[in-house]
Amino acid sequence: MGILNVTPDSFSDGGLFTNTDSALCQAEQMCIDGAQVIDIGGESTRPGASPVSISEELDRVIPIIEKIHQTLDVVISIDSCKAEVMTSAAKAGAGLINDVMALQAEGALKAAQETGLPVCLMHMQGEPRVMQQNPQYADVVHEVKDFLMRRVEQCLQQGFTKNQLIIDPGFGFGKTLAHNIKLFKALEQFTTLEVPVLVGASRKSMIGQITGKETAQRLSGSLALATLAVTKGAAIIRVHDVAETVDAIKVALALSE
Ligand code: 8Y7
Repeated sequence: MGILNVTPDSFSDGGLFTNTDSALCQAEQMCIDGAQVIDIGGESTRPGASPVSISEELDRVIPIIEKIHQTLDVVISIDSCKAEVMTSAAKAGAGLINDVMALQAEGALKAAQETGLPVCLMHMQGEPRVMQQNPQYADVVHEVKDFLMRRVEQCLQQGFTKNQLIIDPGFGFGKTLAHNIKLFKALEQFTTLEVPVLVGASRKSMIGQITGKETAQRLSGSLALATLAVTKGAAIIRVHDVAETVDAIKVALALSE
């Protein structure tokens, strides 16, 4: 899964055409590089980020989803927590919903189910604005796994089928480095829920904390993490650097049991 950010920090100026055009270009390159899914997000979920309005988020993502849907043969993932955005994105051609709030926002569970699309349910403690202030768990692996199990149950009750669900422990979302490490080491345990596991840790601060490198220098660390994740059973890896990750994963899978 390749990451396509359409937040204003990545597209600060220029008209809508330029934005849509450069987004399409980036999506196309990620497909050439071997991405099977393009994850499009119009609201930053990084620590400290503030929320954006529905109309703003729709304006950012819908034209790009439409354009990619018309042009490229790839699954489009909509990274959003908002019911209205999920509904509109599905109409515009999205094939997957990626929700860092695991469909807990107002109306999201119902709206997502009505789209008929598969959903990635991610764990987060707190909300992006404050989630890194003082994350605490008695047993991080148990709590995250239990949360995801309960969300899977909720989705099944809402009418989703099990083959429409993906789970994600949510690296860096309300977690210290120690929490992230515990979760990663226990990744195999998440596969016992019998739904695909997604791992998103590309260039994240856990890699920065381990290597001492700034964001732009975190590729090697991200590749090490991605290869370990697939050997531990992860089905989908969400990354910025698609070409490098695809090669690393191919080699890791060819050479592991
Ligand atoms: C994740 C994610 C982000 C992740 C899933 C970033 C939207 C922060 N991280 N979605 N989104 N899993 N499913 O650094 O780990 O990319 S945003």
